[in-house]
Amino acid sequence: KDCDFHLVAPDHLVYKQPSLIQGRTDVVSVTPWLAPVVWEGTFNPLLLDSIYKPKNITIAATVFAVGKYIRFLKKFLETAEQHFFVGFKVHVYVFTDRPDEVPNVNMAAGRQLMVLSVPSSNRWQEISARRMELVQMLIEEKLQNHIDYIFCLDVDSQFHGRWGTESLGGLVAVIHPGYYRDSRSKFPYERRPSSRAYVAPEEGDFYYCGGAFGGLLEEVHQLAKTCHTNFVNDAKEGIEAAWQEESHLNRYMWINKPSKILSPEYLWQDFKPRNPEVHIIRFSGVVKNYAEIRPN
Ligand code: UD2
Repeated sequence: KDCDFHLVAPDHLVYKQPSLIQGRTDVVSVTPWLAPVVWEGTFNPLLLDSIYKPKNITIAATVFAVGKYIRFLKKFLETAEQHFFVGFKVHVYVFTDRPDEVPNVNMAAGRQLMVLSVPSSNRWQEISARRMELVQMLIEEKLQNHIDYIFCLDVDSQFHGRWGTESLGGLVAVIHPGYYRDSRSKFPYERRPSSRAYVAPEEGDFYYCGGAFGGLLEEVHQLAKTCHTNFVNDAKEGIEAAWQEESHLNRYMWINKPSKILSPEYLWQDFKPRNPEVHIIRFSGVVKNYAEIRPN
């Protein structure tokens, strides 16, 4: 389904006049390749929702809850109901090895939960990395023809504020909250040239999160397929990138520039104090005890 359509606003909608000389000046809201960077105060949610509403779009979200990570699912789902594309059709796909433990969460009309079984794994790196393959297969086998946009999200996180139509775009990346003030040579990209995720010290734009990305179905399919293939081919040569699929995603986004970038408001980390330019935290990773929840 083609959804890279013109944006048409409804007639007679009353909203604040846009300005060319006033607005946020403490942050950069456009990249050098002219992709918007979404920060609170740079968009009008009412206007955006009213543009997308008549298009009758459906948004998919994927989330993995394997092993003990199932404990994070309830809060993730409950807060998604409160903040994630409220008023829009949303299909949440949960991948888990514990389908019986998926919590019952009330969902509004037009919103549904689908549970897909996956095998357990003894290595957390494998669980994290297999996500690209499973997202690729999900798109190929189940989503084509009825889903417009997809977001792939970490389960050990919660929504605290609006995440809606302002985040829609062809290829959407989220800036990692930990590195955006650093120089690119310090980003934790994969630095071994023998890996297909390699990024040289003078390369790279931003450090993006593996825990949230999305966009049009076709764009995310291409990303998942490429990252998965590169991951598998690296593995055949005995290489695992520093941050698994996050490293491959960063390499992909360096070559294929995202058309929209979400500021760190869209994936903060609960243990981090909020920086002054972050006016709202919309989604953030909960503090977790790695030793206790990972399989090894
Ligand atoms: C970072 C990334 C994560 C991934 C990882 C590198 C962010 C916020 N997080 O987080 O997306 O790129 O580095 O591999 O950018 N999972 C399970 N069961 C497990 C282990 C993982 O279901 O036993 C799933 C779950 O959905 C979890 C995700 O994999 O949210 C990522 O794993 P993580 O949260 O342990 O990775 P982390 O915190 O190092």
